[in-house]
Amino acid sequence: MDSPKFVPLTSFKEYPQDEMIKRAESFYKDLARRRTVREFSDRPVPREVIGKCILAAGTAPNGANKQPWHFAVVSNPAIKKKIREAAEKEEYAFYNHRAPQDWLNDLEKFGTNEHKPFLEKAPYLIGIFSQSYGTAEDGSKDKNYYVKESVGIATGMLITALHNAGLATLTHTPSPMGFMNEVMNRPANEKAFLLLVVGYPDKGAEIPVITKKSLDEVASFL
Ligand code: IYR
Repeated sequence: MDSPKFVPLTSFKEYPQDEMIKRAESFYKDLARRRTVREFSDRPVPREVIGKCILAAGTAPNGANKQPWHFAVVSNPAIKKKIREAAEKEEYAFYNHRAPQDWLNDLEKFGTNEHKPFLEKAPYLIGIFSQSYGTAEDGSKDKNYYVKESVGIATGMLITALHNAGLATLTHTPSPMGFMNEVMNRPANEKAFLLLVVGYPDKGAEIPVITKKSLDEVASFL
């Protein structure tokens, strides 16, 4: 085994306290503007932006730095059509018999249903896959750790990076997502985590009225 290698931390930045407070407030305000969108425009988005945002996601902290994720970026209309068809089939089952009534009641305010036209209209669909294990150089299995946590953090950072770049997203979870491996040509060690729809909101896009919990409701300071 190689001996551990360390270098000085030079990238960390400290801010004076007043600036720290301002930065925290302004980042919160900017993130609070983010809304999940379900009506997308077909306006093209530069691929370079998607690539940079995926690089940002890939800086996420993760188990033993195995980086157990893959981002399958789909812009090809034929593949998008296949994804829409497969997702709508699962969603039809979900809305018509699979989902318990409580769940359907909870979704009412979002106005969702089995029709997912955005899966063909939005310029990019990013299939996010978690890698249950990796492949070592000799072809044997390489263990990954805290895979769901790692991929969840990376996904949050991807959504944040895309928002920061001026794009809208929809975290779409057609359930089950098994079809994504076949359509996006991903190997058996990868499991679909979610499908992120990316683009500009359509003209006149509307969003449901929702509220966020207050700090007191979500945090305790002990
Ligand atoms: N996957 C379905 C249902 C759905 C479930 C939850 I939880 C949501 O927050 C939104 C939708 C769909 O995409 O319609």
